[in-house]
Amino acid sequence: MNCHILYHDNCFDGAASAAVFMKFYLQRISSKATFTLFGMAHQPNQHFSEHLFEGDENIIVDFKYCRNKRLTWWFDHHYSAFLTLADETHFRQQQNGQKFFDPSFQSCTKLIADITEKHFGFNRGILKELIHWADIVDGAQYPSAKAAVEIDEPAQKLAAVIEANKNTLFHHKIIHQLSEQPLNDVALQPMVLKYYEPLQKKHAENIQIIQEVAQCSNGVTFFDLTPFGIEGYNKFIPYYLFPSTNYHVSVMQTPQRTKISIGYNPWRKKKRKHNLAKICEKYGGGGHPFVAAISLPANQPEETLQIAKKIVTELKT
Ligand SMILES: [Mn+2]
Repeated sequence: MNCHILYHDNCFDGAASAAVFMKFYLQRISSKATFTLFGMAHQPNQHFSEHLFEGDENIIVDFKYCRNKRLTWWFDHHYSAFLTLADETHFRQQQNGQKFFDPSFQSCTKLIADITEKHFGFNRGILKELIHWADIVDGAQYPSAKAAVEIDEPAQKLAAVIEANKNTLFHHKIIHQLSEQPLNDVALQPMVLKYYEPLQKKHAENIQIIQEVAQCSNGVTFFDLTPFGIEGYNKFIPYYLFPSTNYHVSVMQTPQRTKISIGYNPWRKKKRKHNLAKICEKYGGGGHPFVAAISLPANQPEETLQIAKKIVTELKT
Protein backbone atom coordinates (compact mmCIF):
# COMPACT_ATOMS: atom_id res chain seq x y z
CA MET A 1 0.00 0.00 0.00
CA ASN A 2 1.75 3.16 -1.17
CA CYS A 3 0.38 6.48 0.03
CA HIS A 4 1.08 9.72 -1.78
CA ILE A 5 1.11 12.59 0.68
CA LEU A 6 0.94 16.13 -0.70
CA TYR A 7 1.86 18.59 2.04
CA HIS A 8 2.47 22.32 2.29
CA ASP A 9 6.18 22.68 1.53
CA ASN A 10 8.61 24.89 3.49
CA CYS A 11 6.14 25.14 6.35
CA PHE A 12 6.52 23.67 9.84
CA ASP A 13 2.79 22.92 10.01
CA GLY A 14 2.91 21.27 6.60
CA ALA A 15 5.79 18.99 7.61
CA ALA A 16 4.21 18.24 11.00
CA SER A 17 0.86 17.50 9.31
CA ALA A 18 2.51 14.95 7.01
CA ALA A 19 4.33 13.38 9.99
CA VAL A 20 1.17 13.09 12.09
CA PHE A 21 -0.81 11.66 9.19
CA MET A 22 1.88 9.02 8.57
CA LYS A 23 1.91 8.02 12.23
CA PHE A 24 -1.90 7.84 12.27
CA TYR A 25 -2.03 5.79 9.07
CA LEU A 26 0.55 3.26 10.27
CA GLN A 27 -1.15 3.02 13.65
CA ARG A 28 -4.82 2.80 12.64
CA ILE A 29 -5.12 1.94 8.91
CA SER A 30 -2.18 -0.17 7.73
CA SER A 31 1.09 -0.89 9.54
CA LYS A 32 2.67 -1.94 6.22
CA ALA A 33 2.03 1.33 4.38
CA THR A 34 4.81 3.14 2.57
CA PHE A 35 4.78 6.85 1.83
CA THR A 36 5.85 9.05 -1.06
CA LEU A 37 5.99 12.73 -0.11
CA PHE A 38 5.33 15.71 -2.37
CA GLY A 39 5.95 19.25 -1.11
CA MET A 40 3.43 21.70 -2.59
CA ALA A 41 3.92 25.46 -3.05
CA HIS A 42 1.07 27.90 -3.63
CA GLN A 43 1.06 29.12 -7.21
CA PRO A 44 -1.06 31.64 -9.05
CA ASN A 45 -3.64 29.42 -10.89
CA GLN A 46 -2.66 26.29 -8.96
CA HIS A 47 -2.28 23.18 -11.07
CA PHE A 48 -2.09 19.66 -9.60
CA SER A 49 -0.29 17.25 -11.93
CA GLU A 50 -2.03 13.93 -12.51
CA HIS A 51 1.05 11.93 -11.40
CA LEU A 52 0.57 13.23 -7.86
CA PHE A 53 -2.55 11.09 -7.55
CA GLU A 54 -1.12 7.78 -8.68
CA GLY A 55 -0.75 6.29 -5.18
CA ASP A 56 -3.03 3.58 -3.75
CA GLU A 57 -4.11 6.35 -1.39
CA ASN A 58 -3.68 10.04 -2.23
CA ILE A 59 -3.66 12.48 0.64
CA ILE A 60 -3.45 16.27 0.84
CA VAL A 61 -2.58 17.91 4.18
CA ASP A 62 -2.35 21.61 5.03
CA PHE A 63 -2.91 22.52 1.40
CA LYS A 64 -5.82 23.54 -0.80
CA TYR A 65 -8.51 21.15 -2.04
CA CYS A 66 -8.19 19.37 -5.35
CA ARG A 67 -11.19 18.04 -7.27
CA ASN A 68 -9.38 14.85 -8.33
CA LYS A 69 -11.41 11.66 -8.04
CA ARG A 70 -8.34 9.79 -6.80
CA LEU A 71 -7.97 12.04 -3.75
CA THR A 72 -8.82 9.82 -0.76
CA TRP A 73 -7.95 11.95 2.30
CA TRP A 74 -7.85 15.71 2.76
CA PHE A 75 -7.24 17.90 5.81
CA ASP A 76 -6.97 21.68 5.71
CA HIS A 77 -7.52 24.71 7.90
CA HIS A 78 -6.66 27.49 5.43
CA TYR A 79 -9.41 30.03 5.03
CA SER A 80 -8.70 30.02 1.28
CA ALA A 81 -8.79 26.23 0.91
CA PHE A 82 -11.01 26.30 -2.17
CA LEU A 83 -9.80 27.84 -5.40
CA THR A 84 -13.31 27.99 -6.84
CA LEU A 85 -16.91 27.62 -5.76
CA ALA A 86 -17.02 24.42 -7.83
CA ASP A 87 -14.21 23.00 -5.64
CA GLU A 88 -16.14 23.85 -2.48
CA THR A 89 -19.37 22.33 -3.83
CA HIS A 90 -17.46 19.19 -4.82
CA PHE A 91 -16.06 18.92 -1.28
CA ARG A 92 -19.46 19.48 0.37
CA GLN A 93 -20.98 16.72 -1.76
CA GLN A 94 -18.32 14.09 -1.08
CA GLN A 95 -19.35 11.49 1.45
CA ASN A 96 -16.33 9.28 2.08
CA GLY A 97 -15.81 10.67 5.59
CA GLN A 98 -12.08 11.18 5.06
CA LYS A 99 -11.99 14.81 3.97
CA PHE A 100 -11.99 17.49 6.63
CA PHE A 101 -11.93 21.28 6.58
CA ASP A 102 -12.03 23.46 9.69
CA PRO A 103 -10.61 26.99 9.46
CA SER A 104 -11.14 27.51 13.20
CA PHE A 105 -8.00 25.40 13.84
CA GLN A 106 -4.70 27.25 14.31
CA SER A 107 -2.79 24.40 12.69
CA CYS A 108 -3.59 21.56 10.32
CA THR A 109 -1.42 19.33 12.53
CA LYS A 110 -3.81 19.68 15.46
CA LEU A 111 -6.81 19.32 13.15
CA ILE A 112 -5.47 15.95 11.94
CA ALA A 113 -4.60 14.81 15.48
CA ASP A 114 -7.97 15.78 16.98
CA ILE A 115 -10.07 14.35 14.15
CA THR A 116 -8.20 11.06 13.81
CA GLU A 117 -8.27 10.66 17.59
CA LYS A 118 -12.02 11.23 17.70
CA HIS A 119 -13.08 9.24 14.63
CA PHE A 120 -10.34 6.65 14.19
CA GLY A 121 -8.92 6.09 17.70
CA PHE A 122 -5.50 7.62 16.98
CA ASN A 123 -3.12 7.85 19.95
CA ARG A 124 -0.73 10.81 19.50
CA GLY A 125 1.87 9.41 21.96
CA ILE A 126 5.29 11.05 21.52
CA LEU A 127 3.90 13.37 18.83
CA LYS A 128 2.14 15.39 21.53
CA GLU A 129 4.98 17.93 21.70
CA LEU A 130 5.11 18.29 17.91
CA ILE A 131 1.35 18.91 17.73
CA HIS A 132 1.56 21.47 20.53
CA TRP A 133 4.36 23.38 18.78
CA ALA A 134 2.79 23.25 15.31
CA ASP A 135 -0.20 25.00 16.85
CA ILE A 136 1.99 27.70 18.41
CA VAL A 137 4.10 28.24 15.28
CA ASP A 138 1.30 28.21 12.67
CA GLY A 139 -1.18 30.06 14.85
CA ALA A 140 1.33 32.70 16.00
CA GLN A 141 0.44 31.86 19.57
CA TYR A 142 3.65 33.12 21.18
CA PRO A 143 3.33 34.99 24.46
CA SER A 144 5.12 38.03 23.00
CA ALA A 145 6.78 39.38 19.85
CA LYS A 146 10.05 38.99 21.74
CA ALA A 147 9.46 35.23 22.20
CA ALA A 148 8.59 34.96 18.50
CA VAL A 149 11.66 36.86 17.27
CA GLU A 150 14.38 35.88 19.75
CA ILE A 151 14.30 32.26 18.66
CA ASP A 152 15.19 30.25 21.78
CA GLU A 153 13.07 27.09 21.52
CA PRO A 154 14.31 24.06 19.51
CA ALA A 155 10.96 23.87 17.66
CA GLN A 156 11.40 27.46 16.46
CA LYS A 157 14.88 26.70 15.12
CA LEU A 158 13.57 23.67 13.24
CA ALA A 159 10.67 25.76 11.89
CA ALA A 160 13.13 28.37 10.59
CA VAL A 161 15.20 25.66 8.87
CA ILE A 162 12.11 24.06 7.31
CA GLU A 163 10.97 27.41 5.94
CA ALA A 164 14.34 28.23 4.39
CA ASN A 165 15.74 24.89 3.23
CA LYS A 166 15.10 23.99 -0.42
CA ASN A 167 16.50 20.45 -0.27
CA THR A 168 13.66 18.00 -0.90
CA LEU A 169 15.52 15.01 0.56
CA PHE A 170 16.19 16.97 3.76
CA HIS A 171 12.48 17.72 4.15
CA HIS A 172 11.47 14.12 3.57
CA LYS A 173 14.03 12.90 6.10
CA ILE A 174 12.81 15.41 8.70
CA ILE A 175 9.16 14.43 8.14
CA HIS A 176 9.96 10.74 8.63
CA GLN A 177 11.92 11.57 11.78
CA LEU A 178 9.13 13.74 13.16
CA SER A 179 6.69 10.86 12.80
CA GLU A 180 8.93 8.56 14.86
CA GLN A 181 11.03 10.61 17.29
CA PRO A 182 10.43 13.22 19.98
CA LEU A 183 10.41 16.75 18.51
CA ASN A 184 13.46 17.97 20.45
CA ASP A 185 15.60 15.04 19.24
CA VAL A 186 14.82 16.01 15.64
CA ALA A 187 15.24 19.76 16.22
CA LEU A 188 18.54 19.55 18.08
CA GLN A 189 20.38 17.10 15.80
CA PRO A 190 23.61 18.47 14.25
CA MET A 191 22.15 18.42 10.70
CA VAL A 192 19.43 20.89 11.73
CA LEU A 193 21.70 23.09 13.85
CA LYS A 194 24.21 23.28 11.00
CA TYR A 195 21.50 24.67 8.70
CA TYR A 196 20.23 26.97 11.44
CA GLU A 197 23.52 28.77 12.04
CA PRO A 198 23.59 30.85 8.81
CA LEU A 199 19.85 31.50 9.17
CA GLN A 200 20.41 32.99 12.61
CA LYS A 201 22.93 35.38 11.08
CA LYS A 202 20.53 36.29 8.27
CA HIS A 203 17.72 36.75 10.78
CA ALA A 204 19.82 39.33 12.65
CA GLU A 205 20.56 41.13 9.35
CA ASN A 206 16.87 41.09 8.37
CA ILE A 207 15.94 42.71 11.68
CA GLN A 208 18.41 45.48 10.94
CA ILE A 209 17.25 46.02 7.33
CA ILE A 210 13.56 46.10 8.27
CA GLN A 211 14.36 48.54 11.06
CA GLU A 212 16.00 50.83 8.49
CA VAL A 213 13.55 50.69 5.57
CA ALA A 214 10.14 50.22 7.18
CA GLN A 215 7.64 53.06 6.98
CA CYS A 216 5.01 53.15 9.72
CA SER A 217 1.93 55.30 9.74
CA ASN A 218 -1.62 54.95 11.09
CA GLY A 219 -0.75 51.55 12.54
CA VAL A 220 0.39 50.06 9.22
CA THR A 221 4.05 49.15 8.65
CA PHE A 222 5.22 48.74 5.07
CA PHE A 223 8.58 47.58 3.72
CA ASP A 224 9.92 46.61 0.32
CA LEU A 225 12.65 43.98 0.56
CA THR A 226 13.11 43.63 -3.21
CA PRO A 227 16.39 45.63 -3.36
CA PHE A 228 17.97 43.39 -0.72
CA GLY A 229 17.25 40.04 -2.37
CA ILE A 230 15.50 38.84 0.79
CA GLU A 231 13.16 35.95 0.02
CA GLY A 232 11.69 35.50 3.48
CA TYR A 233 11.81 36.89 7.01
CA ASN A 234 10.41 36.13 10.42
CA LYS A 235 6.94 37.65 10.10
CA PHE A 236 6.95 38.91 13.70
CA ILE A 237 9.94 41.24 13.23
CA PRO A 238 7.74 44.28 12.44
CA TYR A 239 5.76 43.82 15.68
CA TYR A 240 8.97 43.37 17.67
CA LEU A 241 10.53 46.53 16.21
CA PHE A 242 7.36 48.64 16.02
CA PRO A 243 4.94 47.49 18.73
CA SER A 244 2.26 50.01 17.71
CA THR A 245 1.86 48.24 14.33
CA ASN A 246 -1.62 46.80 13.73
CA TYR A 247 -0.83 45.36 10.30
CA HIS A 248 2.28 44.96 8.19
CA VAL A 249 2.64 44.67 4.43
CA SER A 250 5.84 43.60 2.68
CA VAL A 251 7.07 42.96 -0.84
CA MET A 252 9.68 40.37 -1.77
CA GLN A 253 11.06 39.05 -5.03
CA THR A 254 12.44 35.64 -5.91
CA PRO A 255 13.52 34.50 -9.38
CA GLN A 256 10.16 32.67 -9.76
CA ARG A 257 7.68 35.15 -8.33
CA THR A 258 7.04 38.34 -6.48
CA LYS A 259 5.21 38.05 -3.22
CA ILE A 260 3.18 40.42 -1.09
CA SER A 261 2.79 39.35 2.54
CA ILE A 262 0.29 40.82 4.98
CA GLY A 263 -0.01 40.17 8.69
CA TYR A 264 -1.91 41.29 11.74
CA ASN A 265 -0.08 42.00 15.00
CA PRO A 266 -1.41 39.32 17.38
CA TRP A 267 -0.15 41.18 20.47
CA ARG A 268 -2.04 44.33 19.69
CA LYS A 269 -5.02 44.74 21.98
CA LYS A 270 -6.84 46.39 19.11
CA LYS A 271 -9.46 44.17 17.50
CA ARG A 272 -8.71 42.99 13.96
CA LYS A 273 -11.07 44.77 11.57
CA HIS A 274 -9.88 43.32 8.27
CA ASN A 275 -9.95 39.79 6.92
CA LEU A 276 -6.51 39.56 5.32
CA ALA A 277 -7.34 36.38 3.36
CA LYS A 278 -10.29 38.21 1.76
CA ILE A 279 -8.09 41.17 0.84
CA CYS A 280 -5.53 38.88 -0.79
CA GLU A 281 -8.19 36.89 -2.62
CA LYS A 282 -9.08 40.04 -4.55
CA TYR A 283 -5.62 39.81 -6.15
CA GLY A 284 -5.51 36.02 -6.58
CA GLY A 285 -3.86 35.29 -3.21
CA GLY A 286 -5.16 33.91 0.06
CA GLY A 287 -4.31 32.52 3.49
CA HIS A 288 -5.80 33.16 6.91
CA PRO A 289 -7.78 36.14 8.24
CA PHE A 290 -4.70 37.23 10.27
CA VAL A 291 -1.89 36.37 7.84
CA ALA A 292 -2.13 36.09 4.07
CA ALA A 293 -0.12 36.49 0.89
CA ILE A 294 -0.30 37.08 -2.84
CA SER A 295 2.04 35.41 -5.32
CA LEU A 296 2.50 37.27 -8.57
CA PRO A 297 4.58 36.51 -11.64
CA ALA A 298 8.19 37.65 -11.32
CA ASN A 299 9.36 40.79 -13.12
CA GLN A 300 6.24 42.84 -12.46
CA PRO A 301 7.74 45.07 -9.79
CA GLU A 302 5.59 48.09 -10.68
CA GLU A 303 2.25 46.25 -10.55
CA THR A 304 3.27 44.50 -7.35
CA LEU A 305 4.19 47.75 -5.63
CA GLN A 306 0.92 49.32 -6.74
CA ILE A 307 -1.11 46.46 -5.27
CA ALA A 308 0.90 46.61 -2.04
CA LYS A 309 0.27 50.36 -1.74
CA LYS A 310 -3.45 49.85 -2.32
CA ILE A 311 -3.53 47.28 0.47
CA VAL A 312 -1.63 49.61 2.81
CA THR A 313 -4.25 52.29 2.14
CA GLU A 314 -7.12 49.83 2.71
CA LEU A 315 -5.63 48.68 6.04
CA LYS A 316 -5.29 52.24 7.29
CA THR A 317 -9.05 52.78 7.11
MN1 LIG B 1 -1.05 25.33 8.26
